[in-house]
Amino acid sequence: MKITRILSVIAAAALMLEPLSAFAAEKQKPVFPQFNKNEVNGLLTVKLPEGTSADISITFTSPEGIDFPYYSGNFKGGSDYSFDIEGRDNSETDYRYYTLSVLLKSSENGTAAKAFTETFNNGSENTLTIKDVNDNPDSFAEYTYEFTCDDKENADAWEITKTAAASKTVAFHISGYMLGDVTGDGVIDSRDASNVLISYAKASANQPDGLTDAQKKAADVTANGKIDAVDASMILAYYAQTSAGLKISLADFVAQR
Ligand SMILES: [Ca+2]
Ligand SMILES: [Ca+2]
Repeated sequence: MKITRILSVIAAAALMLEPLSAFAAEKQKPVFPQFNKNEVNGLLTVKLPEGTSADISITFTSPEGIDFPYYSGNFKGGSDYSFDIEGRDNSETDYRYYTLSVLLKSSENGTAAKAFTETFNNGSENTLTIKDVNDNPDSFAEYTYEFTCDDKENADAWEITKTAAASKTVAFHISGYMLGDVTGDGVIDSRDASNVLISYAKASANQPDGLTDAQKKAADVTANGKIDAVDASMILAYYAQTSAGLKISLADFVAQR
């Protein structure tokens, strides 16, 4: 009698636990029209922090072509999202190198300066490898990317803070400004340089420089606590070089000078 009662309590507790599955990651629908669920042999989960949203895309490169859209969408923070991934054994004639791209947006501080991207299933270590399910029936693989967000001032938009066997933690630093972008329009160009010069001229004439705190941080590209002609010329030089095709962050550019 007693044991039956205990069993029924356990059964009731198990039933009560069931709704927890509602908190499981929300499974996403692929945008790739030839997606074949019978070939799914892996699951990628993305965890997004509260107070953010993210543009997430997964593309793949195969013998048929480069960067096929596989998944794509904008996702609200505070939830987990999962993506079914088809497996390949990556022979010369049949492979898929998937690339995950996550661009995090903080509701307070705007969009990260750069998306996190990582290619997986291409034989590299520390990423997800998904084998062909027909040749490897018991090889289902799962991998989780957990994103965090803070307003730390950092030269890089994100950094990997933790790597485990089947997961990675990536910290996005969104400080509310982009170094060099004084006008706040998302691009670094000659207008930013002239804004720096104007505020420098004002400050030199003992007038208020007219910059917000975020603009001041964006303007001081040399990070010496002063906003002057050196910052302006650095921005102009950077603008000239990147217009000519140079691919580098402004912080790295300044560090190399
Ligand atoms: Ca600008
Ligand atoms: Ca400076």
